[in-house]
Amino acid sequence: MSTRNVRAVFISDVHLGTSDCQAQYLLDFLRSHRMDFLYLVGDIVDLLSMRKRVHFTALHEEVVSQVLQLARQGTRVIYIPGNHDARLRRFCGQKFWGIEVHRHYVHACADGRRFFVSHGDEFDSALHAGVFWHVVGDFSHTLLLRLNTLLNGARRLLKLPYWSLAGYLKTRIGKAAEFIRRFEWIAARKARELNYDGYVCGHIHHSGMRRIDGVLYCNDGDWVEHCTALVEERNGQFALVHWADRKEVLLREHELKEHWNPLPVPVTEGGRIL
Ligand SMILES: [Mn+2]
Repeated sequence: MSTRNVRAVFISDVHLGTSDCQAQYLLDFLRSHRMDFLYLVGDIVDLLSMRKRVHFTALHEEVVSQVLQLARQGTRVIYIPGNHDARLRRFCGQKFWGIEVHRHYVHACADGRRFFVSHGDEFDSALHAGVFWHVVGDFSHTLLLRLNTLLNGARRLLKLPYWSLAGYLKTRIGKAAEFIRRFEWIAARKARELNYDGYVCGHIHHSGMRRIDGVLYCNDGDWVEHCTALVEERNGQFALVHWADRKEVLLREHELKEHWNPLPVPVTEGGRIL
């Protein structure tokens, strides 16, 4: 397959070192692209999970060596540690094997626009995100339905009425969608306050690109379930790419609607969301 030549690639939430990491698809993605800039936007190596259990396969090693090879071949590789690799934050300002470590970074686009890049966990406290992670966590639908059956079997034994766990969680997921909207809004507001043209982040495992109040919000998604990356084309335009068995461009910047309805209720710092 031919190699795509792009200006910059942003990936995050790879969670290397865990069995959830879709290393095969990421490796294929990295091998299929040439780029001037590679931004590793946090939670790349899951040092947090690796304290309990290490799942670091040959494929994970190959991802690391592919990144090192890109750096050797002239790609500027910028690593912004997230909350799962926060221990690497002590190395901010340093460079290892051609990889620069930064707390956050400002990316200058081909067309002169400037984008603020950070992992995104810095918004957790404002969003009371702990609850969000409990709700959205790593459950699958089948597992949920099985739990639902088990739970209601137990409730019958206890002569308690049927209670839908799935239904309950679905209402919480409605709240999760609201959480995502507020996260996007807070990031965009920060970019505007700092006078940048946009914000690039990850963290919430939900890729997206939206124009919010004149600022471009971009989330590069994850390589645990969605396998998405944010790409800056040679002309400075952004695109969201999905790269698994199917490879497709999910969204191009010029296709975005010009008008975005901002949230009716502004988010207050420390205000309860969920
Ligand atoms: Mn994170």
